[in-house]
Amino acid sequence: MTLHAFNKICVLGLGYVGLPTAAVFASRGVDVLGVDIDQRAVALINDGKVHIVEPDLDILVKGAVAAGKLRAKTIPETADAFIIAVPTPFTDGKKPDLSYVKAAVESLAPVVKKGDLVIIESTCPVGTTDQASGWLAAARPDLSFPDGAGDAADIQIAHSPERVLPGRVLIELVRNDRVVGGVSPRCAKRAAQLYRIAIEGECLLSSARTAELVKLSENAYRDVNIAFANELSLVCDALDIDAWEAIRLANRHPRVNILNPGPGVGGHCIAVDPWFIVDSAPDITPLIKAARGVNDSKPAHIANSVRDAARGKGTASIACLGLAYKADIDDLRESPAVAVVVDLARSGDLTLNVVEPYCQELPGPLQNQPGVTLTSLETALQTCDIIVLLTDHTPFRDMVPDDYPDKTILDTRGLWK
Ligand code: SAJ
Repeated sequence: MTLHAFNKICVLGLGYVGLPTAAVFASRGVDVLGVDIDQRAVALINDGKVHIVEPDLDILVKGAVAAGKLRAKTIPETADAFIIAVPTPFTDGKKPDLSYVKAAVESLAPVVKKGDLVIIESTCPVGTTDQASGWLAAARPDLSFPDGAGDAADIQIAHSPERVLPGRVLIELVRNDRVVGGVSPRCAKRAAQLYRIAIEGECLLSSARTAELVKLSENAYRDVNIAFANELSLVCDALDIDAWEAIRLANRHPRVNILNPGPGVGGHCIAVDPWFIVDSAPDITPLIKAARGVNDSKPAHIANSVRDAARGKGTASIACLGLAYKADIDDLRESPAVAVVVDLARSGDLTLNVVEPYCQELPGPLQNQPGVTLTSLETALQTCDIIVLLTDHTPFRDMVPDDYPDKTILDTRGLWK
């Protein structure tokens, strides 16, 4: 079969991964339709604007929309290739919730045609991409799919997990190597052809199942390493040793590279993905599970330290600096900073002046909590007795702690060390 070129692609999910991906392909001259169920995001994008904070994304989207290469809609259209970048959250029982991926895959049933390529970029438990091939096959019995027909299938389906670091998305999207796993070998080759239009990194071909596990392993690896740093910081606290100094010195060993302890691990990836491995193999993953436990316990430990400091001062006015899960982004998902403030707010007896440059209002769990206010850095610093640094945003970096000799400072990120 002769395969058509990729003149038009459709990107489903216009979030932190999908929108940059759509904009990068559009900037390479491909006609891109972005699809999202969020009508507000769709309207903003069609207006050349963005609904998320990511360096340079606004300029890229504005240019792509003005050039007529990027449009957005709430439902997909026919295209030569489809990239799915919707969320894969977990349930309360820490099980993967594939409902968004399934809905996105099934929304393609009315529009896919012979020769099309479908790529899932969403992080998925092992086996999801093969399953997706089955979902589409059930909806389109007139076409053949690679889970049954292998390389001879009418439709090619692959998994190529996104690997981009929030804050550096546009750089990493283009430069990082990509793992491209096909439901059949031909699917992987075809997906790599698409990515080569936009990316400079190498495309590393494999099976869909391996690609799925590779992605989960990357994030579980980082989680386990951060957990080591966090556990060490608890030991240092107990032994009255400066954790950052100890880690800095240990890292002078040629084969040691301990990561940074902090208030915990947030974001929609590292705090979630390890559970997908645990869910697939619960009896043989004690290390991955324990690492999650260590990182999840850190916000409560920080909140207890703040309470101890408040008791020691006989006072209760606290500046909480940062809510985002890491520096210089607006993402509050699974944020340990939010968890610390929620924990502190629970007793109702503390005045919590929260500073988050990327928020116009307090997030849901902190709204209408007695004593909790979103305020400016200046106001928070003037009125507080205790400063708790939770997110190392750039504006906080310029602060000089020595300027506040009468205040207790809890620097959970080691920013001012
Ligand atoms: N953190 C620490 N100490 C460290 C490093 C990070 O406490 O030394 C914390 C951060 O403050 C944050 C959390 O861990 O709360 C995660 O931040 P991160 O910068 O490590 O990673 P993410 O979640 O922003 O992005 C990760 C990246 N994965 C890896 O580095 C293996 C990224 O490449 C993935 O594309 C992304 O997950 C994803 O979408 O899966």
